[in-house]
Amino acid sequence: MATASDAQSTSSHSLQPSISRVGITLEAYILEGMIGLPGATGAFTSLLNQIGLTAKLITSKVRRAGLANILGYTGETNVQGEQVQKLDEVANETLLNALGRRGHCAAVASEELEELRILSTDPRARYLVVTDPLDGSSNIDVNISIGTIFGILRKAEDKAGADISDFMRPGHELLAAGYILYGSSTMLVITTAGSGVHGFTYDPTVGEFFLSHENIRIPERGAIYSINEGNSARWTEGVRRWNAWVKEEDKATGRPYACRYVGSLVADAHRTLLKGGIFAYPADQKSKNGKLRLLYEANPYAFIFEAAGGRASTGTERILDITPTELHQRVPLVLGSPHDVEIFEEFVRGAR
Ligand code: AFP
Repeated sequence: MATASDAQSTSSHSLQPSISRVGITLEAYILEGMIGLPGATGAFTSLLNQIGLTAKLITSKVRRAGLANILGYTGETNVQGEQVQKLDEVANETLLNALGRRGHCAAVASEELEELRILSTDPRARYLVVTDPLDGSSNIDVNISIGTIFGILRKAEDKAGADISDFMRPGHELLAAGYILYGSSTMLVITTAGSGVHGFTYDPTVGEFFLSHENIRIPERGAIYSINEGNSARWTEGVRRWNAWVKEEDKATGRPYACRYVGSLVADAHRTLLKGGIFAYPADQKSKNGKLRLLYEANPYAFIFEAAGGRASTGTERILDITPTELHQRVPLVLGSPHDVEIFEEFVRGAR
């Protein structure tokens, strides 16, 4: 359960901007969220700052990825004959080091790690982080946008360290969630419970993230659908009928929708968040539970989309209400404008 202090430090009162703050730095934004809050210890603020630092560190590595074969990161041997690490492992280590440094994070569940990584056994380490440190990594070699996804939970009990049971909590218990998109610019998009969704763009010449997208709201409906259509032969009947529906010609309902699919969740979800429409990775005959992971992909995005006025579902139930049973559990994921996700759900349950 969240205590008064972190409830305060994530309340809408604390972080909701009253006037436009476009142009302030990420650090100032995070700090302003804490100032004046009785009982705020600074631990949550410090954790968010460490994530901001990680974003800068991973950006500098991703930006050199085109030189991977020359400089390293490929899992092979570089021209100096040294064994080099893959970029997703580098991102994972960078994040773990940053989160471990200040002692507020008890444990991390990462896509890169089979097991939990305990970072502190001090009972005062009150936070847990879930992360996909480098999502879309198969796109690195072709220079397409990739990203880091994260969510922050408060440890339910004041005990030393953490175990898997501490992570088996539904997504609606997240205190914060966000992602870092390494695209044409690097952007960090974050929401702390009740504070709205805000996007910060990185200026590499200054080395700072600046608030560029204040209070992001997803459009009520969109005109783009995003799905790996190569899987259509394996889809259920409902998903196939929905897919035919989005492609039908009907001016009154804005159809056909345009199709956009990058194959990096961070990129596809970001476009969907800003432009509206729908992203779906449904279950199919091969992937009975879908492909994406509940803890560190679906939950953070569901938290962000709902905070921006959108909807996140498996097609039949709300993502944020699912109680996980495994660390690397998969789940069908449908994200987007409320109108578009509702239509998808209607097809899945046979109401259309
Ligand atoms: P990689 O990290 O292996 O590139 O996978 C990316 C991802 O997990 C997610 O970012 C995409 O939305 C999804 O997989 C794409 O999957 P398909 O290639 O099956 O469409």
